Amino acid sequence: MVVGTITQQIDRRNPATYLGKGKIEELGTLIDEKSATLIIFDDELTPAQGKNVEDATGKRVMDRAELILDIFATRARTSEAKLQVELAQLEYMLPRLTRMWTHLEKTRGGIGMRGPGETQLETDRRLVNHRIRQLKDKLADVTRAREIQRQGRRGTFRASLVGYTNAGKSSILRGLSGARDVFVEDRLFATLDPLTREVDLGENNRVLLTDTVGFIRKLPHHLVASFRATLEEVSDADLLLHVIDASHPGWEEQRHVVNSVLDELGVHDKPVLHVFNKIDRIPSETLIPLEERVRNLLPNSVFVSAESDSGLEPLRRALLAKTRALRPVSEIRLGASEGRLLAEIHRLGEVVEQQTDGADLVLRARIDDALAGRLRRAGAQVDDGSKANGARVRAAARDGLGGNNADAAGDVS
Ligand SMILES: Nc1nc2c(ncn2[C@@H]2O[C@H](COP(=O)(O)OP(=O)(O)OP(=O)(O)O)[C@@H](O)[C@H]2O)c(=O)[nH]1
Ligand SMILES: [Mg+2]
Repeated sequence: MVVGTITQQIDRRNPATYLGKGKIEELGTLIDEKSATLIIFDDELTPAQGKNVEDATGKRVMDRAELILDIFATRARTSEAKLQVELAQLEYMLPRLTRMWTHLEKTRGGIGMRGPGETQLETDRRLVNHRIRQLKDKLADVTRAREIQRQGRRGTFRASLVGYTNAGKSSILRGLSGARDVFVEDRLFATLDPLTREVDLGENNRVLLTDTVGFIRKLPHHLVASFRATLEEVSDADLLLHVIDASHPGWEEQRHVVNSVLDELGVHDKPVLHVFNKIDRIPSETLIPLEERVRNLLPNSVFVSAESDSGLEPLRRALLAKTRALRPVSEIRLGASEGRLLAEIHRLGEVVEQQTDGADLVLRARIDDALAGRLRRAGAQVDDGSKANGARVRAAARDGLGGNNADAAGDVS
């Protein structure tokens, strides 16, 4: 329970105690008045600052990074998430060991496993470092396994959901894929590790959609490093769906935070579709001007609500346009007896037109490169005149994702 808050406008943080001297005294008085037992800073403190404030107030101090790590720890369900959280916690703890040790000593009397000639602190550091190395090795294994999994998915169009925590990423994955095992909850960091599900867009157009950890303002740096493995999925995606909670008064600031975290992760030049979610919560007199403004600011945007299936229709259409743009229409000529190939085209491609020409069957169909290759090897004649347009198709896929005209944008072949 929060019993009191205190704020200070600071130009320069006090290197020793973060807050100024007077403010520390004020904090002490407030603690006595309210019988507070814990102090939480909404910013990151250096190890020394944390210790000094604890010494000055006699109370336990937690900073923003430690609090976020604590929340992460309670949310971690899969073994990968648990490994990542433990690693982040240990990396956070290492430079603060003296302080933590004092806590332990006070509460548990300090039983050590000191090696010969080592101080307790040295032993602790050694143990922690050892565990950090172990965790890194285990995570490297997970990363390799993921890489293999991703290789298997090559060839299918892939999109990643990114966005501020609680924006509705998991709800969108659940709504589009129908997968009930996607975890949705109204709290921060409901999702920690990536989860990929296939979304059927109709007419044999599919997208592999990956849900990722939510971003947050002032995300502790070392923590981002720990979550790098998770975000590999993002760098590997063909398209990012940046989910924005349009009903949140601070959505613009949240959007900037997400952009800067993406920058920090080195994810540049990815095509992005902005998905303005939760529009069911916005009254129409606010929504219409908002849509207008956004269309000027961010032409690649759709407005959706994950509350209902139909609310996600604009996103479905945009994704369909995108997958179509990446699968141009080819002309395929087959012998009339090639029933197996014909069936394969119908099973994997999207047939636009089919007619007979003498003894041949001539189809116009959207097929991907892999299928085109197989058909050619089997003796079919595949004319992808669209190849010449390849660059144009890709450019259209990147730029042409405007909300309502998304269908038109995909129809470039
Ligand atoms: N009214 C309304 N609520 C929504 C919508 N989409 C999501 N929510 C709610 O918003 C909350 C967060 O949804 P999630 O899908 O868990 O959000 P997330 O972005 O995955 O969150 P993290 O995993 O924590 O980053 C849940 O309570 C959802 O039910 C929407 O379109 N309309
Ligand atoms: Mg989620």
